[in-house]
Amino acid sequence: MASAASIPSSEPEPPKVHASHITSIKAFVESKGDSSPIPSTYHSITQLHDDNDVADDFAVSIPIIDFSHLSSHHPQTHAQAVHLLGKACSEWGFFLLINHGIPENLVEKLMKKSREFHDLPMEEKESGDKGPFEPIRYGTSFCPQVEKVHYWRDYLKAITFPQFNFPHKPSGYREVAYDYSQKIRSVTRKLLEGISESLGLASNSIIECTDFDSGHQLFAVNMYPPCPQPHLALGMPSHSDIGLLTLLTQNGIGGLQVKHHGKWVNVNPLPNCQIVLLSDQLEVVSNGRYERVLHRAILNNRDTRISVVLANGPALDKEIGPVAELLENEKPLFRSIKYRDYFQFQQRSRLADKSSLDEIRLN
Ligand SMILES: O=C(O)CCC(=O)C(=O)O
Repeated sequence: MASAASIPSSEPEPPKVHASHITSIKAFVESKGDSSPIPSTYHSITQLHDDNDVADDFAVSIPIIDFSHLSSHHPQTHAQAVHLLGKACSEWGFFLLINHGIPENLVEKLMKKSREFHDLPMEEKESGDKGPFEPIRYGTSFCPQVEKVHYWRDYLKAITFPQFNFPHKPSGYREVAYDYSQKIRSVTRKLLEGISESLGLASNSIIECTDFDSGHQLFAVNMYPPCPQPHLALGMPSHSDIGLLTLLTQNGIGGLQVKHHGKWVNVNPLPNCQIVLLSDQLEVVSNGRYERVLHRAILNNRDTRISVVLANGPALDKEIGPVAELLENEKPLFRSIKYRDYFQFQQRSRLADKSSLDEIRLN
């Protein structure tokens, strides 16, 4: 990736366009043609793009967890998988999940329908973004109302559990999304059991203390159109997710980077794998033993990238804090708070450009 730099003076001055005037970056790109300079309001913080920040040598050691081993009834196979899972959580806060049992053709249908959704005319995409508890939201960038720099992404977000909400267009999308969201929930449940065991807890500890069976699931479909100047902009800034575990899949086009030992690592997933990211609430329930992972999305100038991201969290009305058994020998690092209130914290923290976890961290 090229180092970020100011735009050479021979190039035309980039326009200043505020994302509040752009309802879709895809539509904006299509209206401009794909070689015009991007608006200066999309120039992300440039030092993030420095080559030195990206460590490709780490990419070879990205942990891979075999889900079939985790679900195995053979005690040794299961114990070894739990051990590897704990290691991935403590060393990386993220891993690739293979043999998860989610059919490849379901993911293909999901990607096809997701593309069709983003191709719909604006007026058919239902509702704008009216806040985190709105069941279905469509929007652009990251947090356009407050951010100083905008991001090269359009998104659909729907709350798919405990109630299933999803757009009715294009036809068949709801059904595919429902099937996918259910399967992701059951894979997540099994992963949470394994993670509990890896912490030396009973397998149902995290599930019970978060009331996961009534847990909140947020289904996000991100579209990143090709960007004529990908070295100047980002699809999503560095952030961590709000739930327990996020499961992410993409349309074969890379762009996700995770932060590891202070460097950005490109995540090049294996075919038909799920990318699993530890989120804020997992750091809380594990009392900081497993940290959430910072991640971001970079861009390219050739292909449209789509990522489907399911954030699986606790029940909204459950008060969440470190698992009680972990506090028998250690001090709590976080105070307990209702998950619903954590959402509000997250909004306020974004306004103040702070980490939401810092709001509940104890000294
Ligand atoms: O598209 C990606 O790879 C990252 C998406 C993401 O981080 C998110 O939706 O929160």
